[in-house]
Amino acid sequence: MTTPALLPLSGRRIPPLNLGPPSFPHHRATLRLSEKFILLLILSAFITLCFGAFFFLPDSSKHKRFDLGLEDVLIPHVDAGKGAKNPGVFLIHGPDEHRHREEEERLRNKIRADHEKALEEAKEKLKKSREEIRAEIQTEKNKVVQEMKTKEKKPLPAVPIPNLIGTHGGDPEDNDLREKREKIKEMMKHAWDNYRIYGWGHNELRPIARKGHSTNIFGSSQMGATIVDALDTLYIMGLHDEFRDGQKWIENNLDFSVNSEVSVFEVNIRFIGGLLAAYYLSGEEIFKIKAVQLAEKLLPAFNTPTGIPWAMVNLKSGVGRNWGWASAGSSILAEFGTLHMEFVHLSYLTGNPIYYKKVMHIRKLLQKMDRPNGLYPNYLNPRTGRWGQYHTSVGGLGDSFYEYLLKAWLMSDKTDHEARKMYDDAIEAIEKHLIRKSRGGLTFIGEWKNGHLEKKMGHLACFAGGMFVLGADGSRMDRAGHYLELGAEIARTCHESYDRTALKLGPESFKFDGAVEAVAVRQAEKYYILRPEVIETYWYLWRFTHDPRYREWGWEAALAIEKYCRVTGGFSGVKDVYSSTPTHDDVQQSFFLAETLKYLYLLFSSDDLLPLDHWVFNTEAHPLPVLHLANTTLSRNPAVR
Ligand code: DMJ
Repeated sequence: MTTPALLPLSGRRIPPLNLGPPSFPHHRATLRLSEKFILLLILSAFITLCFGAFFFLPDSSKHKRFDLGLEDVLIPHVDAGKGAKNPGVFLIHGPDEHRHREEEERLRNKIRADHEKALEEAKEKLKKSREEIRAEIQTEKNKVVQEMKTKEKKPLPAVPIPNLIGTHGGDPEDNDLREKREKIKEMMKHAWDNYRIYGWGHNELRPIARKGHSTNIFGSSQMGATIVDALDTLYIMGLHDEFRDGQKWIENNLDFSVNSEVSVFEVNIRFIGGLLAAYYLSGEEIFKIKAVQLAEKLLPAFNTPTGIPWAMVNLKSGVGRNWGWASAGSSILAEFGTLHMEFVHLSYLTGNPIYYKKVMHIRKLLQKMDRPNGLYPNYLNPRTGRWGQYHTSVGGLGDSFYEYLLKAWLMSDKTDHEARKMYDDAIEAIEKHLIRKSRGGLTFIGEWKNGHLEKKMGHLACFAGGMFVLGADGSRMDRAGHYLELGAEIARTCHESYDRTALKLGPESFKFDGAVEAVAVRQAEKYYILRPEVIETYWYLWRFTHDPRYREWGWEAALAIEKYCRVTGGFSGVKDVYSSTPTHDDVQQSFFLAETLKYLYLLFSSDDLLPLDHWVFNTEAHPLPVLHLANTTLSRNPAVR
């Protein structure tokens, strides 16, 4: 830090201030603050002095002219017309001149008094000890912090809380099931406890290096992604001490006023979804308040020529941009199309329609666009409103857009018919163009790339089995049976992708090519990163069919995770599911606690825990209650302004 220039004051020189040991950064900050404070005082006194001195000069009005360089300055309230020989000179005379003198005298006196007062105050300040000055600064700081906290805690308008049914319990009657459920809970504790010890406050955990971990989706700051993502799982498992611990961290540390560029989609599904679910389950206001604070920070991402949001936004500056890898500067369908559930709840809880309007604008824009073969391409340019490459996928880049169309309808108590229609249309096109049966009889969902079908299915696309059964009821021409069957076939295919590996865990993506069926071919596709989609589908299939095979398959997956992914410091992904001696990737993903373990726990619970006619799970497995009102307009919400 440079020492500020020494300023003369009453003939004294002020020694450089040294208010604390320079070796500690927070002391350095205090020192800088104190110096700035004193400097400001001195400077203001000095300026007042100069300004005052200006008025102590001989009465310039006698010269009838104020000359500041090239320009003459008009004096207010003077007769500028008569006797003016030259346009820049104005004469003052008569009663006006007298009034002007009085006014000038009054001003001079005031400035003199202010100036003396400022000098006195500055002298008083300088008499104080460093400790006193430091204490005063601290008091001021505390005042500001207190004001901010009061503002943060300002209650949001009261709204009727939806029917919250099945937030506890789910104890299965069967002993074997109870043991399995307990085992999953123990796995959750292992994941959480190690994160608590080694990664607390970081976004994720490196269970082998035993330290924090993060990726660019969370930006550059420690936002405790695992804490927020895990809260509702802790809650439904009855891990209340851990839940409270997480809550405390959120209350005291979760701050969104950071200079950090985050993924709008990821932050929405993990943070806003996680906070809203924690709020509904526990009733703790702080979660709602934090969710709303964060949502406000995401809004600038929608400032694009089309209203299609950027993929990333800087939480502090509000500047947005898209991923460099996305086709022609496009936004991604699965990202801008996966905001609806959370944003509708935000409008519901705050009474502020802005969130609802943003997502409905996206929907309206998509409805107007031409769709090749009725399919939604994954890329859309937010500047031009045109599609990028014609790639369509029910896996990565497309997946949760379709999921949210269906869930928007479910969450509206099946009143949002527009969303249901868009879902039905999309699913019909997908079935026609992307879904095929392999030679060996496995139904798979391929990817459409520039006019041809790639016979490859991603682990992410395995969620669709669950989506098809969830959407069966209410389907067009009452094809419920068909969609239940389709969901079961996808579940079987995805189970095969697990069963055909050495570790009994599924690869990131698998092919259907000649003799190759449901197997990864490229080395880069053989990893398993603790993803939930296959187990998610087992759970939906279980809830809708009660076929015991889904619990069996779920248990197989749980055992494989326990055997190959568990390490002393938590759970880790593996790099090659076809190698019997796994290499770990050393990352415990936050979605492992939010989704994988939650779906497993629910699979071994009875159906009265989070029943599906009252709760809709967002794409990160955060349960949000069905809003039993006409929420396509939110018109019956008393909080809507
Ligand atoms: C999760 O973050 C969400 O499920 C998202 O929709 C895509 N997949 C990851 C986990 O695999």
